[in-house]
Amino acid sequence: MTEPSTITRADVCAAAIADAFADDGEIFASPMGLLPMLGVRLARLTSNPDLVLSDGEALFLAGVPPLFAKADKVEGWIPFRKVFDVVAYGKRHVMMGATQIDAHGNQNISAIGDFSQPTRQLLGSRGAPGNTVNNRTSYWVPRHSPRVFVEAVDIVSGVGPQRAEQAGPAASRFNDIHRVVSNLAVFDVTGPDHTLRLLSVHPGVTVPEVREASGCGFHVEGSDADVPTTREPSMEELVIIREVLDPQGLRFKEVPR
Ligand code: F8G
Repeated sequence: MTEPSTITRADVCAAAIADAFADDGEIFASPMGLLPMLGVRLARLTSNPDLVLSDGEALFLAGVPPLFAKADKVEGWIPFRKVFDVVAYGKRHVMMGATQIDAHGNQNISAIGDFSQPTRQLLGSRGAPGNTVNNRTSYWVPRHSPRVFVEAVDIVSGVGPQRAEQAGPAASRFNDIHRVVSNLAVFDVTGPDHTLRLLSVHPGVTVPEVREASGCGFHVEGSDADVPTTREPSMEELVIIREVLDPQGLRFKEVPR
């Protein structure tokens, strides 16, 4: 039995991620990571039935299987070389992770420290530069902390709007940093000079707590009291999350109860 009184932070994050894809229409959704995958599938089953999903490897999905279940219905073939065609064409919304993200919406998944001698080598920039100059891009941060939200990223993998503008029209024309969803709050980059703006704080979280957990500033429209609370998922969404998409509770590995 699904009880609304037991809505968890992971459920709220899944709905906030779904909302980031709600207005996309028929577009290829590329969620990187567990909560993004859950949120995107939730959007497809609720707010945006036209969303195009893949299994993350080479198949377009016709149905919406539970997380990590084998695709039962397939409607197309999307190997990596074709992903690059879609990236260049533009009808794609990717939600990536962020080892660091800064006040101007630049993201780093490449390495920590000085570029010539990093203290930690991570993934490399992967598809991030191409994604951010061609596609709508959002970010998911499962552990909001001052070492993730930084004043300036060590290495720019995903390009924020100000930097894209400085690089000229080829970089800025389609740059579209849409949402940053963390385990505490939701942001966009429509603050002054394209900086982070706090859109909502999750239920039970205060604006000062988000400030405390951030190593960079962010814009608040009006006063702290004016910042809305992220919506709670509806009963229909809770049933879909808990009984259809993630009955094993894998989401709690990323956002503990
Ligand atoms: C830190 C920090 C921090 C971590 N500050 N230190 C330390 C300081 C930590 C650990 C150590 C390791 C289109 C497309 C593509 C494709 C297509 C083209 C993409 C073909 C696909 C393939 C390709 C990119 C998609 C993502 C990334 C999702 C995550 C990860 C992670 C880190 C990156 C955030 N702030 N943080 N440390 N990819 N993954 O103390 O120290 O560093 O830390 O779009 O690819 O090429 O193109 O995970 O690191 O979106 O988000 O989770 O590596 O596990 O273990 O946390 O312990 O060693 O001392 P991680 P972690 P120590 S698009």
